[in-house]
Amino acid sequence: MYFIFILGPAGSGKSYLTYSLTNWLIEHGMDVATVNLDPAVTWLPYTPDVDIRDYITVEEVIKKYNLGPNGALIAAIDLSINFIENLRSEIEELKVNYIIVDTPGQMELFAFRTAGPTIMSSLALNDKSVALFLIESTILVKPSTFLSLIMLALAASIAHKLPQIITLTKTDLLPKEKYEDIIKWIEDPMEIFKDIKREDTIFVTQYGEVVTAFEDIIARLGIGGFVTISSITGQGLDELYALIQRVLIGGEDFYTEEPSEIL
Ligand SMILES: Nc1nc2c(ncn2[C@@H]2O[C@H](COP(=O)(O)OP(=O)(O)OP(=O)(O)O)[C@@H](O)[C@H]2O)c(=O)[nH]1
Ligand SMILES: [Mg+2]
Repeated sequence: MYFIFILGPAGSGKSYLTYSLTNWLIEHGMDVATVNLDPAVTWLPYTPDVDIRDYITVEEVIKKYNLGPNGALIAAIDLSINFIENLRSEIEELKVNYIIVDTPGQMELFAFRTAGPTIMSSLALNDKSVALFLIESTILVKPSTFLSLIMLALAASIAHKLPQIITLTKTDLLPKEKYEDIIKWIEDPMEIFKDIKREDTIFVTQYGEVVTAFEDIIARLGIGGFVTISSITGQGLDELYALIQRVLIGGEDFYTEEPSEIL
């Protein structure tokens, strides 16, 4: 069994990617199940096979503990830990190879508190896992925004400690020139710093040392796996799958049925 955790800031496209990647995997002959870990969500674009809301919802927590919506969400995520064994048993009964896990909208409450990474590791146990860190490509208006979101992705991976693929979403909404800029940054991350120095002079004046320090970090470590996708057009899902395979199984396909159509 392989776990694909989908993380990212609010509205970055986590639930739609859960839906589109699940369909893509099924269309390519693979066995998949979806897990919803968001106790606050009222509607999802897919029907989860396993759902934290069967055990706890934010509405119940609001009533039971007399909390406001934000406090209740934090409490609901913390309390979710009590039900992870139940979710794990449900997942095991499904006997599928890929488990796609959609995480709560408020990523900062999930990724940067103890509960989120604990939930992830308790759910996956010893099964191989990968995290997809989603960034909405339409908000990448400046190279410095790109840099700060890469820093956010790095912070998330330090919290969950899984191999991570940065996944730029909603590329169907990007103008061509912006898409080309982003591809240039992905292919050679040092281009981000060239563009920051050229275009973001105010940023460089204020944060010159930070920029230099990060230039050094990225020169040493790179930015890791990176892919652009659209859940609406399906652009990039094949490339995302190839990267996931590389992380999880070293490139080998893992079919449960005869693959009808291979990449
Ligand atoms: N154009 C376009 N819109 C998208 C795409 N993916 C998601 N959206 C839209 O973006 C909005 C948010 O998508 P979700 O998948 O719900 O995002 P999320 O990260 O799960 O949101 P939260 O769970 O609330 O944080 C929805 O209105 C989607 O229709 C995409 O690839 N292209
Ligand atoms: Mg969602």
